[in-house]
Amino acid sequence: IIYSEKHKLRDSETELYGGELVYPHERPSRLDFILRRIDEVGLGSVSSPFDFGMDPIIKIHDGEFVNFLKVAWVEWQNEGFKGEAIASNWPAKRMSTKRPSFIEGKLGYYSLASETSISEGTWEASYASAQVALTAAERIGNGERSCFALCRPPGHHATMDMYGGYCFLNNAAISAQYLRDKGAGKVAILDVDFHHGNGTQDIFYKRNDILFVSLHGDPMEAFPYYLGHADETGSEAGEGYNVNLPMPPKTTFSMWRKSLQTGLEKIVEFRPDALIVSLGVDTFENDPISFFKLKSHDFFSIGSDISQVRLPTLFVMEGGYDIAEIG
Ligand code: SP5
Ligand code: ZN
Repeated sequence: IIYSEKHKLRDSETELYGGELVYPHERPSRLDFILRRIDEVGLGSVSSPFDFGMDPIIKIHDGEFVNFLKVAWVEWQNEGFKGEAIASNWPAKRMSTKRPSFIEGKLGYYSLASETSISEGTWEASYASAQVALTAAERIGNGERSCFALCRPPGHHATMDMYGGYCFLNNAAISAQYLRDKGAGKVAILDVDFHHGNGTQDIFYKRNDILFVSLHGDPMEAFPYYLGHADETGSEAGEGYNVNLPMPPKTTFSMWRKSLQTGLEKIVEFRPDALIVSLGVDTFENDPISFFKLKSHDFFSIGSDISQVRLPTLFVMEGGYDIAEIG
């Protein structure tokens, strides 16, 4: 288990939710509850991350986007705005793709949703979160059978050049590329978060060395709304290497487990050297922002099913917002 205290630096005050500014669902206490449970059950030892620097981040993310993340909060504050940095306008249909120079324009240019505010420490925590994932990936590359990257903020909605959905840097994608560069020929990513991993899909959409499989709420009815349909199967060399398994509201574990089986079969067929699980637990029945009906004990079955593929497995923490039950 890899964990950094620096996740606490991401503690924004606002999330635009149902027309109100609420204290964010994606909050520091999420990891406190997970750590407490790890300790209670003796899951394993908890280590601090190494610093792999910017290079593995820049292999996935646009350099200008990363520079924006570094300076966005300061630029926003320098304008004298009173609240946190929230995007309120976008390059929408048929508009220019030129990047504005003013911070308000840049927020829309580099974001895919407005619920995610940028606040003091957001960059520092995002950087540390990526380092947690990289440290866990390094363990897998060195022969460990499984490792849990206790990442926060999460990553799977972040694209090469957009933040949103509580995500800034795509931790799973960064670690997949790192494993490739360390010698893994093929890597599979299984995304079990309630939400479609639009960022991870987009990053690897044209590639056949990284298989992306996602189980999620049907984007017709759930965030991120504009990606995650079953007919998105990859393009160019990546055709056939993207698998989306959207499911409707009230999906129970018996239904969800069939999709997991389908996804795992695709992964076995792909014959990867390693598996990365984007581990969101917002599929839980009492999750406040999601609509699946998985029960607490079902998550043992998920682990058991995943273990059947017998691959070195890196678990990367993503979503899950029933804080009291997240452990
Ligand atoms: C990593 C992750 O899980 N990100 C999720 C981001 C979700 N952001 C938008 C949430 C909108 C929720 N609308 C819920 C209506 C519900 N009852
Ligand atoms: Zn989610």
